[in-house]
Amino acid sequence: MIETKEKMVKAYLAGVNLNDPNFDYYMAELSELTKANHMQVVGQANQKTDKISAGTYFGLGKVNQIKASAQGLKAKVLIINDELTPTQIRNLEKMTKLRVLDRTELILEIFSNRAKTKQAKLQVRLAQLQYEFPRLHPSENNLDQQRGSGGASGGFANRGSGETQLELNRRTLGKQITAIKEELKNISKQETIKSARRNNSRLPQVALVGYTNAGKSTTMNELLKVFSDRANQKQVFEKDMLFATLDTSVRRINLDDKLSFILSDTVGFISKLPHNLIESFKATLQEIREADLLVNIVDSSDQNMIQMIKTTQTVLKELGITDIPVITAYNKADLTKRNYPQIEGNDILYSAKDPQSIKKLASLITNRIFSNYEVVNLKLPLQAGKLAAYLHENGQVLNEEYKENGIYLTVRLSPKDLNKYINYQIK
Ligand SMILES: Nc1nc2c(ncn2[C@@H]2O[C@H](COP(=O)(O)OP(=O)(O)OP(=O)(O)O)[C@@H](O)[C@H]2O)c(=O)[nH]1
Ligand SMILES: [Mg+2]
Repeated sequence: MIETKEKMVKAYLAGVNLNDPNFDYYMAELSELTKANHMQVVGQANQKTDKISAGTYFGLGKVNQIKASAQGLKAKVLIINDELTPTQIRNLEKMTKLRVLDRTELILEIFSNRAKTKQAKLQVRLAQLQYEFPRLHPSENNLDQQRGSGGASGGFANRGSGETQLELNRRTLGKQITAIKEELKNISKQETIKSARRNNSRLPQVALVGYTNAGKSTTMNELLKVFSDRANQKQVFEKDMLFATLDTSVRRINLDDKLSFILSDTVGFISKLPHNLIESFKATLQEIREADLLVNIVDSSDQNMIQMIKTTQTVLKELGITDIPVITAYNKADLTKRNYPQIEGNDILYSAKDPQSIKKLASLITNRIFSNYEVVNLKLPLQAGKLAAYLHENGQVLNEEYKENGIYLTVRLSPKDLNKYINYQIK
């Protein structure tokens, strides 16, 4: 889609800086988010203070200053760096005559525009409705009309007898929330079954995580190109934009030396991801929770790289993920002046677009996940076909010989499986 700047909605950005050393970074992110929402940033302002005004977020003088500046630049929307209270939004809209969008709403709008699958659409919708629920106001007939937002579009027009508009709106929204939760539960059940099947197969699970646009999906696709020959190893969607991926894709990677692992690619992170959104995307983020290893993909060519790494760490903590080992993979090295690929401890500097890099990354992952695996020799009874079949399904059989007195196998086993097969081990 070609968008001329003239046609794009003009947006003015503003935020209160409570002496936060990361403030400039958050404003830069806000600018990227605004562009991702197909709006043009025409100006920005900030107010350094120790306290946010409960009624108007900024002090009154600042509001007037922003109004004048934004009007001069023909801005139609005022985008605020934080999540605002309903009162703050209403007051700012009244005073500035601009549509006010807070950071949460902005992120929700982007997600809403990007969502393609049923699950992603429902998850975003749920987060939007939960954002709107406490923001319903008695004086408003219809939140959407009043705010002109791209958010929920529930038809609240029919006023019930004896029921205030607010009660009716709350009830309608509440019902929608319950219905979506129910639908998501059913989808999630199917996902759990799929995931249980994978767990059963005992292949190690590796999840790509990281800041949005760092190159997670590209890394997944390039790993598939090098290490997959099966027709069903479909490529995933990759694009130079924030939140290109909103779903989780899971693929099997088959390495040369008969080792395999399960790889997942999922939604990217950004600072201050709305809490409702994280809640709603629980099912999508399940693969990360179940992983044996996380690969934190970082855009090493971005000047805000350090903050981006911290952001990913913060979101992982919010998801309750603190004990899964992590490899940090510094991607896009081709855009820097550094030599690549290069491994240093648990880190790698690489470029997803370079096959040599991809092989190095795969070997780093392999070393980590198979480090506690052992290669052992087993002798199974001839009639124990099931036990042999299990080992084959897991793709860890390095050698197999059928002899008169049994099946002789050389296999690589996880500690769990080694325990299971210990009685068949021959030294
Ligand atoms: N130059 C260069 N560009 C890369 C590299 N890896 C990825 N990209 C580009 O970076 C952009 C984002 O890549 P994606 O793979 O979609 O990023 P992602 O992390 O999946 O992003 P989200 O799904 O939005 O969170 C795309 O335009 C890629 O072509 C690389 O090694 N070098
Ligand atoms: Mg992606």
